[in-house]
Amino acid sequence: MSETLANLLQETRQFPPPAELVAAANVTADAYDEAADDRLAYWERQARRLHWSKEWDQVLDWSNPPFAKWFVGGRLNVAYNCLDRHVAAGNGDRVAIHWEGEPGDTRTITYADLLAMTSQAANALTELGVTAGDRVAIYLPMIPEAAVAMLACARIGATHSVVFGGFSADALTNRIQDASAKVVITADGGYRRGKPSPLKATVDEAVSRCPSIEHVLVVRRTGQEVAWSEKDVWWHETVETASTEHTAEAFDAEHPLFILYTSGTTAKPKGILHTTGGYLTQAAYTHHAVFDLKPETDVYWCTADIGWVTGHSYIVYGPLANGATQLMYEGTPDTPHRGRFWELVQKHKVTILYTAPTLIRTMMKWGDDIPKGYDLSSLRLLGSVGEPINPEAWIWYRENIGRGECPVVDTWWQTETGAIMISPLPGVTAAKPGSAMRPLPGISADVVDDQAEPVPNGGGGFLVLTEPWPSMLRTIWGDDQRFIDTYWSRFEGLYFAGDGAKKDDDGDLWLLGRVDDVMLVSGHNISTTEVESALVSHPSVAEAAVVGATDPTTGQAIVAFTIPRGHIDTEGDAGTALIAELRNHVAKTLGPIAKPRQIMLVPELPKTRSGKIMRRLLRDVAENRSLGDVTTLQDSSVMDLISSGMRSGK
Ligand code: 6R9
Repeated sequence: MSETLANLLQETRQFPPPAELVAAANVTADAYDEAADDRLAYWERQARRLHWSKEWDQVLDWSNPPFAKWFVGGRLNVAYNCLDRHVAAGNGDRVAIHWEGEPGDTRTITYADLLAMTSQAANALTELGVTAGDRVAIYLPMIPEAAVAMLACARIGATHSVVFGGFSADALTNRIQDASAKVVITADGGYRRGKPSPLKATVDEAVSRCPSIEHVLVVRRTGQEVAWSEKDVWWHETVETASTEHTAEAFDAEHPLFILYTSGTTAKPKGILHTTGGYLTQAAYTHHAVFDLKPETDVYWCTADIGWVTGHSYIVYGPLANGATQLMYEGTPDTPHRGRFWELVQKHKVTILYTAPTLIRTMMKWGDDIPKGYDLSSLRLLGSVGEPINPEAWIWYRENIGRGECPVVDTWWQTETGAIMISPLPGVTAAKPGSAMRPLPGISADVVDDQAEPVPNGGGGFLVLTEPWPSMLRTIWGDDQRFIDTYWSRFEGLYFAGDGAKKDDDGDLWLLGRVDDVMLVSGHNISTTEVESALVSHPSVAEAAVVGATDPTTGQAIVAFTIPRGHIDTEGDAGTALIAELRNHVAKTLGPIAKPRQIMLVPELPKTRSGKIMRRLLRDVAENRSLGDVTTLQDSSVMDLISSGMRSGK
């Protein structure tokens, strides 16, 4: 990594925060100093933003690293913090969720409603024999019941394991078995691109292989036909008939709140375990600090799916703990038309939007005219998460969605970190397009070389976290050794994030993608992110994914899969000329060593449900291999599209 081309960082634009935001910001520059003076005291103050039925005796117990305990001895209930206390404070009538179904049906749910629904679900789960410490799998579409199911589990101390509604029966089976879940909560189906897709049938297949499952609780969403067995119970017959009264009991700060599986690149999915007090503290604090949330006036929208960690921390726990009013949308951005997101922003006067670079690049591809057709003047802050955001996409987002005025916060974090770790503060930071900037107050990160030595400004290496943080994963479910091996063994005493990063001359951080994706070309380490950003900076390119393919002369060679912008002609000679131009453009932007050996013009890229490009599959294509595991692909027809629609040039 240290050999990464020194001239790659050329982005020098910088955008200071707007004056009105600075004047009223939730968090100011002093926070960095306060946290640096006494990190644990800083987190203790953030924990007091929550309601504890018993305060902690010790902020952090790090006597047995890497197994952390935060807020030792403290007791609290997560659902109480997300619901009851807002209702008790007189905010029961505030809208918690403006929900928009894909077919156009809508629901408006206040905090009082959400508390009643959650209490009913808590009573129903208890009735089904679920008790504190049991695991409950949740396999639902983006409907309010997904949030209710999670909160109900939290309320009774059951540990939830949410599995993406798009995952296969195999993926669901593995996750249920790994956690020995007792109940699975699902729906008959969900809407996707205008069609009802079955969920219950997938659950039936999984449950037939999962003896631990005692009951299947089924929400009726689409009304489609479902098979029925004696384990099955309808949500509307059990939950909606249960009492709306339920007294929340406090649990230990280290009580397991949820397991969420990350697939990693190859092996068996890892069940990332998060606990109660530290997780909620950091989810709530970061949502308050990074999004500058004003609960009385803001309308917040995070476009993630609830099955992704972003949905856990920034749809359910962070926003609800802060009493936010939010929009929740069931469907895809192009159903029934490509302006759907902007139509929703206009309708609900969304003020804060949190989405992923993949979506921003898709919108770039669809063209500037689409957002221009809507009134987006309510927006005041934009966020990005999931992948490095290329400078051009960042600028496009700010200009076309944020009127050239809204700050953009590029937030780096992981399922494992539980909450945002590195991000600008919108009222403090003069952000640079493409940089996540600095660790938040109370967070310690660095970039180190092979020998675990911090690199100087201007250098590149491995991103590490140097101090424990409240929402850190506590272990991999059932596999402490794998937890140690995966995250704590590469560098003594440091958390290894698996991402490459650079420090610029000011010490600001630029994330370069997973270290597994770094290419080694003629002895030079080149990051896929930087070549992708160079491609996206060309006006004809909407999206690019770059991989290293085995090459007899250079070891690895750069192969780029590129989606042209909507209006670009790629037929015949025009396509050949574009490919030649793009190769030269990369060489000119980054240096000749980074010139792709091959560029393919493609209509789509393979992505996971959370929008991450599956470079592994593109490597298979680049090296003419048959495709590896495609079960986590968002849309399995994409690989056929790529192979059939490919225009290739060397
Ligand atoms: C929240 C989430 C984690 C990986 C992470 C990194 C990439 C996420 C990023 C980013 C650059 C950002 N990532 N945010 N890379 N800039 N702002 O995405 O969790 O699904 O576990 O993925 O995503 O590579 O290591 P998760």
